[in-house]
Amino acid sequence: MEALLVVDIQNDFLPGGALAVDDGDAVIAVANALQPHFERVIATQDWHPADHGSFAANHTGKQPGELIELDGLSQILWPVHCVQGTPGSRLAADLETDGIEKIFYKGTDPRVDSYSAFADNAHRRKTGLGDYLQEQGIDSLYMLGLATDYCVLFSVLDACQAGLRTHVVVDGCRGVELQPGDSERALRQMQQAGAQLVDSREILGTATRSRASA
Ligand code: VGL
Ligand code: ZN
Repeated sequence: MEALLVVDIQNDFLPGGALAVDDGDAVIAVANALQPHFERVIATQDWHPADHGSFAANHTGKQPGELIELDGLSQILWPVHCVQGTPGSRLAADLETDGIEKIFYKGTDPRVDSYSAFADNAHRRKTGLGDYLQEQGIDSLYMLGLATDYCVLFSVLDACQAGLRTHVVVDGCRGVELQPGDSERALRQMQQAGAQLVDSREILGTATRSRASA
């Protein structure tokens, strides 16, 4: 079975948000258009406690963008974002959510960040997504959302690692781009790991044709 995984389309990653991704709101229409074409739609939310170790504000004298070591792992410091239950942590208001079957929350452990939808950055604790996909017989995953160069990238790499047929809907993703070119490099890395890069129009077009011929 095929599923669509909608990654972190949350207010704090949209223009005006705490960790705004340029043009981030452009992914909402793509996510909404694709949902009816999938048997299963699931989503993730970045879901941090206020004392999360990835927040620069929780480290005296540190600024967003600086690198620290957090519990043995290299960690980029971010502005305070997606704090559990705050308006910034909510899914975008314009995102269709009625069809979302299940939401997986990540980044809940204050001592380790979690870019991947499958597990934390140390791969110590799983989110439950991998087991869910297996239980449901989902072997093909289409991913889109925010941000290309962090949560989409690491989720896609883990999906490839798990042996799933993994697709990235490129026009449904936007990147943080701390360094110009990060999103392009991330896409190349995903492709090298075995992910297929697709455009939403291919999915919409194919689905229309198969329905017409049915
Ligand atoms: C993300 C940075 C920090 C993301 C989450 O969703 O890509 N990026 N937390
Ligand atoms: Zn985060």
